[in-house]
Parts: sequence; C-alpha cells; structure tokens
Amino acid sequence: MEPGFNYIDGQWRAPQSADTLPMIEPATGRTYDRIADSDARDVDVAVAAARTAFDTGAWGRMTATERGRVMSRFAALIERDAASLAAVEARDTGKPDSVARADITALARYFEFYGGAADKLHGETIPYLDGYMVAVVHEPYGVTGHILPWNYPAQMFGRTLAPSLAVGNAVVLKPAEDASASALQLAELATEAGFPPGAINVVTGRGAGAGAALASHPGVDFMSFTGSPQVGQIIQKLCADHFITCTLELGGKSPQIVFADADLDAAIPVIVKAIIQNSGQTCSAGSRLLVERSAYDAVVGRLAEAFAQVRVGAPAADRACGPIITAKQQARVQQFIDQARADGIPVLAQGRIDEDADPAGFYVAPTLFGPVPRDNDLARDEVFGPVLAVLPFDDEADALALANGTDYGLVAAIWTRDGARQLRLGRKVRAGQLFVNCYGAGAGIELPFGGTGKSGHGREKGFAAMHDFSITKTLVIHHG
Ligand code: TXE
Repeated sequence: MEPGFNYIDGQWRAPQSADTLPMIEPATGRTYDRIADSDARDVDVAVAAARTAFDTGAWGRMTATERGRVMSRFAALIERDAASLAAVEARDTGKPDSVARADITALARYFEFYGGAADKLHGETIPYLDGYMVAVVHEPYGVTGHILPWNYPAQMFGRTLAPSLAVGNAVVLKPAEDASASALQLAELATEAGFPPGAINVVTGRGAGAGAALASHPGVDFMSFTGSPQVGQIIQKLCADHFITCTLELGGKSPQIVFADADLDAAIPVIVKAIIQNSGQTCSAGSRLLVERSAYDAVVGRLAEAFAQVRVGAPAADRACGPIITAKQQARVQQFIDQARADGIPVLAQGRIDEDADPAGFYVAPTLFGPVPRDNDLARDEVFGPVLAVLPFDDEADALALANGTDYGLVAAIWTRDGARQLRLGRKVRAGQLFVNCYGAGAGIELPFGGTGKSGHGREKGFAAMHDFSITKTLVIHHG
C-alpha cells in the first residue's frame, strides 16, 4: 500500500496536487500517515481508466463467468490476507480487533456471493405480438462512481463495489477521508486477483473536492453514495445535473418495539448489541427503544444492568466498543449526551471506558437515556454513537405512530409473541428491513437492504443491488 498515492489503472499514481490529509488513529488521536487530497484532475484520470477498461479493455471483454471467477479469487485473497487487512482497518477506524476481523470476513463474503452471482443475472422473454420476439436483458451502466463513509470502510468496499463489478461495470471509488487505508490496500490486492487495469480505481480526498468531482463527472453513469442525508441531497442534485441516477444510503433512527409479552431474555442482549455495535456508528443501529408502558420498568431495569457492563477500549483490548472515528464525531456524540442531560432526561446507565485507554483517543461512554420526551432531539435525530433513547408507548396504534414518527425509514424490529400483531404491525412500520424477535440477524449479504425517506433510496445487497447497478433493456425483434 502507498498512502499519498491513488490507485488508478492497476498502478499507484501520484496525485496532481501536493495536498495531503492526515490518517489519524482514533484510539490515540495520533497521525500515522497521510493520504492524497486529490482533485478533479485525478478523478478525470480515474474515470478515463474505468471507461477504457469497460469500453475496450479486458474487463469489458470478459464473460460474466470469467468476471465471477476473478471476484471469487479476490474473496480468497482477502481471506489469505485477513489478518493484515483487519490490522489496517482496526488502526484506521478504532474498531476492536475481533470486530475488524469479522468485517474482513464479511468483505470476502461480498465478493464470494457476487462472484457466484455474476453469471446468474438472467433476463426474461415476454410473449408479444405475432411475429415478434421480446427479450429483456440487464446490461451494465459502464462506469459507476462510489462515495463511501468511514464506519465500515472494508465492508462497504464489498457491499457497493462487488455487485457493480459482477454486473460488468468498471468502478471509481472515493473512500472517506477519515478511513481510506483498507480501500487502498484492497485495490492493489484486486490486481493480484486478476482484475484488469482500470476495473477498480481508488481516488482519495475530501468530499467537497474529489467526491463532488466524481458525482458531477460526465463520464460517470451511475452513483452509489453512503453517508449523511445532507451530502446525499448534494449528490442527488449533482447526479441530476447530468441526468444519472444514484443509490443513497443515509442512515436512520431505527426503532425496536418491545411489547409486554416479549421474551426479554432473548431481547435484551440483542437490543444492547444493536446500539453499541461499532460504537453506535452504524446506519442500521437500533437507536430508539419503544417499550409498552406496562413493561417499561422491567425492561429498563434489565437494560440498565446490561448497559453498565459495556466496556470501551482500544482495538487491542477488544472491548464491546472502540473509540469514535474522529474528534469531530466524538464532539457531536458528546454534545447529544450533554444536551439530553441538560434537558433533564434521566441517565439510566453508562458503560465504562478502560482506565488505560489513551486520553487523547476519541472515546465516549455508551449511555442509556429514558424516558425520552417524544419531541426531544434524542428521540428523532441520528446520534451515530452508542446512545440509546427509551420511550414508553400505550398501545399498538401509539407504537406505530411513534415508530413512523421520524423522517427516517431504514430498519425496525418488533418484539412480541403475538403472531397476528407481528404481521399487522410488520406491514405498517416504515422501514426497508423489518425484523421480528431478532435484529440484524447476521450480516445478511443475501438480503436486500436500503431505506425510504431521509434514509435514502435504492437497494444494496442480494440480487436487488445487481438490478440497481444495471440497465434493463427491452429487445423487440420482428422476425415476420
Ligand atoms: O458524513 P458525510 P460525515 C451520518 C451520521 C454522521 C453524519 C456525519 O449521522 O454523524 O452523517 O458524518 C463524502 N460531495 N452518516 O460528516 O460528510 C465524504 O468525503 C461529495 C451516516 O462523515 O456525508 C465521505 O466520503 N462527497 C452514514 C462521505 O461523503 C462528499 C455513514 C460521507 O461523509 C461531499 C456516515 C460533497 N460535497 C455518516 N461532502 C451511514 N449511512 O451509514 C462529503 N462527502
């Protein structure tokens, strides 16, 4: 890996400008290297390389089966290098070591799944007029642009690049400036796996620079963006300027609804994990807990006990939570906690930061608040940290109104033994994924994932992502 360089056309390329950005270790606050702060000229070179790979290069000439084989080889190389990739990821993001390792397994799984799926995106024929044959086929766009966040850099590399590559597109990736290390290492490894030059290009830099240049580039045919709603709107407007569409994955304020008849032994550990996982920096974090009033005391009592056990520490300490990604995000999360306290919302429990954690690291104590007033920011806004808001509800109608009472709609869960209620409510809660008596239920690479409203649009994962990354073409042949 060559920090300070971009990976374009199968080789390390010096950026046009000498500007760089620091790579900072969240666990210590120390700068350990620098990446290029690329500009529009670097994006131009990367898009041109991708275009050539698609139009006339080896990538565009490969059959779907051959593409799939390259992707499967890449999955195997990721597993071979898993230890070093996980170490890169843990240092760059602050993730606990075992979590970083699990992320690399998920990344390999994306390439395994989509490698196998590459030659299975079948079309269909449609009975039509006499003397006509109609075939519906799925074709690649050409060049897809990808702007990624910092919370799951390696996993997101798989989640958004693999389905696009499987369809046959060539890709240009702008990773988050706060966590670009694994993307650079992976781009080089992809060449070893057999991806031809230009199939995968990585350009580092700030969002307003390289990111905006990518989304507005006339040579990009489709954009995939994961990040904040504010920037999602910018991306959508930039795409509209050159008549392309985009997938937006913008986070959420996902509710878990717990009824009095729920199996609390099963629910409590899952509820805790859903908010502390990746220190709450997860788009699908279960950040709102809606509890039937009659069970409120029992639920928060058990939850508080579990929350108080949560430990926070450096990656090598392998606690449940690591640090927050940057000083800026740490301040944002802490501000939510301080404001909620100032608003008089009771703190039900807090996790504990290891005493030997570096004081210069970006640590936040996981915090459980309740009851949170319905109109408080904590009940509606995405904190993106290990902060859980508990709200009581009166009955099923009230639970539904609360669940659907934010601008988001990404994920939700219902905890109840009542089968009819599971179905009734499950169909009405606004969410792209709805869980019953579970949450997350594994990595779920096979399962379509995405949001509605402020959570964005388009679907990632499963075959749904391959459809998003392809154009449906209808061939109408008159054979007489
Ligand atoms: O996101 P940004 P930030 C949410 C979460 C978090 C908040 C802010 O609530 O607290 O967003 O995080 C690129 N043109 N999520 O500030 O700025 C940027 O370089 C083009 C939820 O880090 O949206 C990075 O690569 N690109 C989310 C990416 O956008 C631009 C994950 C995300 O950064 C750009 C992350 C521009 N003008 C944050 N400005 C999730 N859905 O999981 C920035 N970028």
